[in-house]
Amino acid sequence: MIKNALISLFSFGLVVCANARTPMPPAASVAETAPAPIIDLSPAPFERAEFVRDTAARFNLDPAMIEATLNRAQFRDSIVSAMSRPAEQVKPWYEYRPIFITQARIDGGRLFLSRHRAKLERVQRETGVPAEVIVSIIGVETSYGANTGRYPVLDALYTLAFRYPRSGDPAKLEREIRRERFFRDELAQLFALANEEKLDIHQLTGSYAGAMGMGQFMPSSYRQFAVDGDGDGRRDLFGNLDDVFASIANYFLKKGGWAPGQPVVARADLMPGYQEFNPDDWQPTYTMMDLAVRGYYLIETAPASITATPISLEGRNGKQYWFGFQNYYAITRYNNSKMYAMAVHQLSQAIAGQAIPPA
Ligand SMILES: [Ca+2]
Repeated sequence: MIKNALISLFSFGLVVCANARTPMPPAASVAETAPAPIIDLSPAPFERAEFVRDTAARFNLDPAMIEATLNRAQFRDSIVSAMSRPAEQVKPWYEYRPIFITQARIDGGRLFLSRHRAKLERVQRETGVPAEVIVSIIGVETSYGANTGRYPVLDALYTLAFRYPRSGDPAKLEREIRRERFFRDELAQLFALANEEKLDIHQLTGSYAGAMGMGQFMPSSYRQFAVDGDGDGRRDLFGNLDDVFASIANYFLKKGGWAPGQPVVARADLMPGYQEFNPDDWQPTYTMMDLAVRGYYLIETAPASITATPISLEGRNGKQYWFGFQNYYAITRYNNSKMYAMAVHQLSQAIAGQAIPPA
C-alpha cells in the first residue's frame, strides 16, 4: 500500500469517487502547509523497458507476458482529459451534500440493503462494520454497482503511468510526477493482481483512474485488503457480493481501524470568542479536554474517554461543528475528504431509517 504521506497529496486514497470529484483544498491552505520534499523536478521519461524489467522481477512474472500485454494497451486522450479537468471549486457542505444524498440514492440503498440483508448482516456480525455503512460506500462510489466504470483498467493505468498530464505550471510539476509514479506502481500491481486472482487483464473495466468493482478498489488495495467472503478460493470484487461486502468491511477494519460499536461523529459547538481549530488531517487524537480548552463542547453525548478531531462544515444556516471519532477517520481512509466522510456517514444513517440533520 502506498504511504499515507503520498495519499494525502492525491485527491483520493483507496478509490476515486465515480460521482463527484473530491474538492481540492483552497490555494491558501496549500500554501500554508509545509512543502513536500522535492524528489525530482525533471519530467518523468518514458521508461517502459525499465517498468517491464522491474515489474517482472518484483512480482516474479514473465517479462514477455508484460511486454505483450502492454503492446495491446492504448493511451487514451479521454483519460488524460478526465484527469486534467480543473478541480471543481470547493463547494460548501450545503451544496456538496445534495450531490451525494438524494432521495433516489437513499431509496436505492434501502432496496439494496433489503435485497442483500443476509449477506450484509453476516459481514456485520463478523467484522463489526455496520451493513448500512458498507451499502452507503457502494451507493456513493458506484450507485449500488450500476456504475463501476467503463474504462479499460489497463489503458487507464498505462496512460496515467506513462503520460500523466502536465499542466505546465511549474508549481504543480512535482505533484504531477508523484502521481505518475503512483499510477506506475498501480499498473505494476495490476499485473500482480491479475496473476494472483487469475483475472483477464484485458477484460477489466473501471474508473478513468483504474479503480475497480462495486467498491472501486485500486489494484494495490485489492491485493492488500480484498478478502474471499464466500470461501470459493477467489477474491472477486466485480461480481461476487460476499467478496465485495467482506472486502469493504476488511478495508475499514485494517486500513481505517474501524472501532465496532463506537459512534462516527457527534454534533458539537464552539464557544463565542474562540478560534476554529482545523488540524491538517482527520486523526482523532484530541481528548474531550483538549477540545474543551479550545472552546469546543459536545451537544450530543459520546463516550467519556473517546478522542476526536474537530470538523467544521459550511451549513446553509451557518457553521456546523462536529467531533469526528475513529470511525469517521476510517471513512476518510476511503477518500481523504471531510465532506466525503460526513456524506457517507449521513447516507448510511438515512439508509438505516434514521433522521439526518439539515445540510
Ligand atoms: Ca470468493
